[in-house]
Amino acid sequence: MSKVIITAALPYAYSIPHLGNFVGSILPADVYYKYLRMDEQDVIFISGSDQHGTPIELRAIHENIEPSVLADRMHEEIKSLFEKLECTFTKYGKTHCDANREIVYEIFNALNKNNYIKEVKSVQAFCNVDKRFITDRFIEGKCPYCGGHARGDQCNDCGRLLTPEQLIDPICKICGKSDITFKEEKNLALDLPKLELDTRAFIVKNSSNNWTKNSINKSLSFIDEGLHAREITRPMKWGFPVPVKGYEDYVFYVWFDALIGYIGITKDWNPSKWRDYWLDKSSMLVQFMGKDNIEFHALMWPATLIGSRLGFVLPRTLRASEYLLSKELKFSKSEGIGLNIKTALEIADADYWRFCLMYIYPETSDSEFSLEVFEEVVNKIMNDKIGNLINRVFIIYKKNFDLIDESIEPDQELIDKVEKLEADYVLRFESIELREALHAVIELAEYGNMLMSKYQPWTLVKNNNKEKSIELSKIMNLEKLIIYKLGILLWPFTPKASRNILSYFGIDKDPLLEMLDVEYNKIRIVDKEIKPIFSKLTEEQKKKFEVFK
Ligand code: B3M
Ligand code: ZN
Repeated sequence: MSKVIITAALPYAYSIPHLGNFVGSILPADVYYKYLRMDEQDVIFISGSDQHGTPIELRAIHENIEPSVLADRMHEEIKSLFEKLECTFTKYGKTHCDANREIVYEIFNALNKNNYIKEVKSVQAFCNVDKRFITDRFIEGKCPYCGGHARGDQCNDCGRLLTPEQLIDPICKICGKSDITFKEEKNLALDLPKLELDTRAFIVKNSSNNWTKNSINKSLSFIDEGLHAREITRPMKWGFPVPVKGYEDYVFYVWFDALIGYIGITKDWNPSKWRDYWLDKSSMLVQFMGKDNIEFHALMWPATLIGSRLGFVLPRTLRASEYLLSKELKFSKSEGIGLNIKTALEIADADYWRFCLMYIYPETSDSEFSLEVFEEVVNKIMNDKIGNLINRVFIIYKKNFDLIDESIEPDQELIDKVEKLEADYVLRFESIELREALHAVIELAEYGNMLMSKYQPWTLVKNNNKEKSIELSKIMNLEKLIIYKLGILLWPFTPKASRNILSYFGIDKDPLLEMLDVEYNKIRIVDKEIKPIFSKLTEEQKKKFEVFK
């Protein structure tokens, strides 16, 4: 069986990720990872903090501490939030670590030896107020392509990568002034034009492996526009120093060591095993990210790996999400304000966020989050459709235990329908359509509800006659099978609820797909106090959203 490496784009360590960041990469990656674990595949899940870059350096200056101290403090906080959200990484590491530093140098030296690194001169923005070069994200202006709002490295609207001097009407974000002079600066760059053919071949070959449409379209259009050399160094202090004479005052550009960070973090996880994954040609690398990260993952990253000729696996699948938007609520990146993963957890538990966000996961188009959506999903789907069904089944079972004969087989055609929905779930996961996989689970619950209304088992318990008790046993044995399966299928989405449901069946380990193949009469409900699996949003919870409006 091929090994699988799942990665989620590394969140910047300068602020707490908001809900859009979470649903854009970490959450779907975690859901997919949990599924592959259920399928007993040899899979690792790698993510971590992207710790370098200008914002951290500037904030550290502001707070008068070392950037590494700030970056590590943020890393610990963000990591623990993801853990509270029930994300189970193989390693949630950080880019500023020795293992990553070693790989970055190894790859850089190889690229250099293979003649893919060249010196470029470019004009960089220098702020006369702050007396420093202001790079990338700290300069803003209008995009020369679409006229949208752009930063120095990328347009927020069309997603194109930019250089600061391309911006129209640039402004320094540190001081807010436009006293900017463009001065010539040298930098080292990755010679992408030399790698263009290989990169194109890579895209053509791999993009049939379940890439999202946006990743195929964007990467092909970027490559059709022609590649140009991309700078991989920056004249600043925070980062990995560039080991080249004349570049003593430079560090690597944050994206260069962030992408390599996927490998570095794996090495940090396990100093020997990482090779089994990254250097085995048959490993399947599946990468989750937001759509604004496509160009880096589809061009710069494979080009870096190809050019190094060190034999690292190339991405097999790119899954880029669209945006989660909210007209009503603020998703702010700045610390403390806005609906981010920290404030979200103060309102509701992990399962509610995981379920709701996957329900509206912007997998194929942008989607909208609002309190109304959250309430609807929590109350009507989680609580009413799923939670209540499970509860009713347990209660009827418990109350009428003597009347139900567990050896009586439900109608085969009804079982067939359950198995069809289950197969649908598996197929959706195989093609990495995660939102659809969740919908298959919901359909199974809907089916269970439909059968409850149709057969009304509570009416069958009244007169203790034989025929009725056969009917009762048939339907209840089927319902028992359905909720047992729901307990398994929900695991990637709502791990807490899944553990809870399975505990009523005496199961206390992570579920496996093979547990779905069970005879209806082998499943036993244990004697345990019946409590609701999910609950509706309270007024108090709803009030907590007010501050984000
Ligand atoms: N930190 C950008 C982002 O969080 C960047 C991703 C790096 S992935 C190697 O959107
Ligand atoms: Zn300035």
